[in-house]
Amino acid sequence: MTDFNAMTDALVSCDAPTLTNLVNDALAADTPAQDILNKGLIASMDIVGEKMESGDMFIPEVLMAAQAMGSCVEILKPLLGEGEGASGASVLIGTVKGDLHDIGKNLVAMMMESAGLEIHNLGVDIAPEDFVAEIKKKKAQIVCLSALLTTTMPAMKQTVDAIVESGLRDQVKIMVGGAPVTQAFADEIGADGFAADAGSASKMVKSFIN
Ligand code: B1M
Repeated sequence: MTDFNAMTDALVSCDAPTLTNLVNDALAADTPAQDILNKGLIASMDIVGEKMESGDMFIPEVLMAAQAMGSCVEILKPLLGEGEGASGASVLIGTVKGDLHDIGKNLVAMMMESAGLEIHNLGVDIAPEDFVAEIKKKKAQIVCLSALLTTTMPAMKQTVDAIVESGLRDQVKIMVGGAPVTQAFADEIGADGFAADAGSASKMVKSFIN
């Protein structure tokens, strides 16, 4: 049986080689990739977050843990797809201005990509005007905004406002997500949807285009 606690120990100790081995062992033991992601990696990252908050882990360590998790997500990537169902609609995704968190946003992008969508992953710390420029350039139909900090949630509203001011609002659906974001916040800033995780984000995009 897969020992998810061992994954937590490896992630908290920033031990990427051990974490990678544990993920590969779990796959070899037929543990579903989705379980490894949710019960192993994401649950362990929550513990890292608690330790960060309590001062038991420092930023450089959290960064190393994030890199270790990122490499393991790459291993799981081919196995996590939703498979089918979406046309090649053009979707922009980025973390809003001031925010450098990208693991969750990349998971959302990955899930949508494997569902057949054309994903343009803009990266992190994306200014409202850059979202607007990219919507024009990529002829995007859907824009996904990610924020992990309460202090960067206002940048989501600024991005929605910039899209309205650019005259592009009627052409795109705007979705928001990230740990501190809620449906009420999405409604408040005039977004079209909120998704709590990568799976529901992917389903919501499909509902917008089908
Ligand atoms: Co940051 N950090 N961090 N951090 N960090 C949090 C978010 C925090 C909760 C930790 C804590 O104190 N407990 C806290 C925020 C507190 C708050 O605002 N309320 C925090 C803080 C304070 C900070 C700094 C300010 C610390 C400092 O410098 N003093 C700083 C800010 C830097 C900046 O952004 N300007 C900072 C820095 C960092 C690192 C760079 C070290 C690193 C990020 C590395 C990276 O991303 N490449 C980091 C990390 C790793 C975390 C925690 C530990 C983990 C985040 C993560 O990757 N989770 C985090 C604590 C936590 O979340 N438990 C924390 C795993 C990921 C799969 O989940 O991102 O939630 P998540 O994504 C989910 C959903 O939210 C959703 O789907 C994803 C998959 O299911 N989702 C979307 C996400 N985006 C979506 C977009 C959508 C839809 C769904 O579009 C439609």
